[in-house]
Amino acid sequence: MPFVQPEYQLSRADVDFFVANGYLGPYAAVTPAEMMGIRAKIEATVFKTDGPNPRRPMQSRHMDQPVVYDLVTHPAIIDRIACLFGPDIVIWTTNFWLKNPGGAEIPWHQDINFWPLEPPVNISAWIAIDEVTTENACLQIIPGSHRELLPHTRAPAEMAIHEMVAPTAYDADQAVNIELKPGEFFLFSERLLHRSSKNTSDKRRLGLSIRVTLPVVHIFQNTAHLHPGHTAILAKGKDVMGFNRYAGRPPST
Ligand SMILES: O=C(O)CCC(=O)C(=O)O
Repeated sequence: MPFVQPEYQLSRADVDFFVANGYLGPYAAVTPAEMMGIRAKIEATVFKTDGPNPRRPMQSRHMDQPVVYDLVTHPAIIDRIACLFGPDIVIWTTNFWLKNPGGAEIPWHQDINFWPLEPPVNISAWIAIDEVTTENACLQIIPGSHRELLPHTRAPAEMAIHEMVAPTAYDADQAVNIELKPGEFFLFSERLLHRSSKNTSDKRRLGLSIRVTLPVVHIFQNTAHLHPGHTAILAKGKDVMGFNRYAGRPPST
């Protein structure tokens, strides 16, 4: 593929694995040492300021923090997604996932149940800012579960999101734990069943999800999910459709 850097090129077997299983990876975007520096900047900026969405301070910080913009547009991530989605790549939102010790369970769900996209097409990259292990509540996924859309019901109040897939709808014995070193990420479909348990360790777990779609997809603003002033990133290629609103790298403060 002439539009990706050779070192990030996925093989046909990788593409087939993603299609069959709904996820792929892990891969490294940056080294653990590089992530130490990035993490320090995130802690000094994202954690200390309000973001663009007053209701969701951890959402879409690519809009106001250059350190986040640079990380989410890294070619190690975007070029691999381009091997699955083609040359025109849109990052429609980003979200930090902070799970402090004692942080609540996120129950089994399929992301597309919650999202303002039409048509519903997305690949997520989930990148580890801290080291992410089974102990501090890494993501768990069920390979192949993206092939069926499952109904969601109300989740118990103590959980971190309000809807979940009923336990009778999947086989939790098939779950795979995705442990990641700082700077590693994995890719998954908008329909892949995933969860994370309560963080019963004494270690914080911070990750960042990068949500990627195509120019043909409408990103609805002004919903429960996105703030009206929201802007996406045209991370690669071009958009000849003109449905969505983009912004570039935010200025350094
Ligand atoms: O980080 C977590 O625990 C959950 C993340 C998640 O559900 C997602 O990125 O879609």
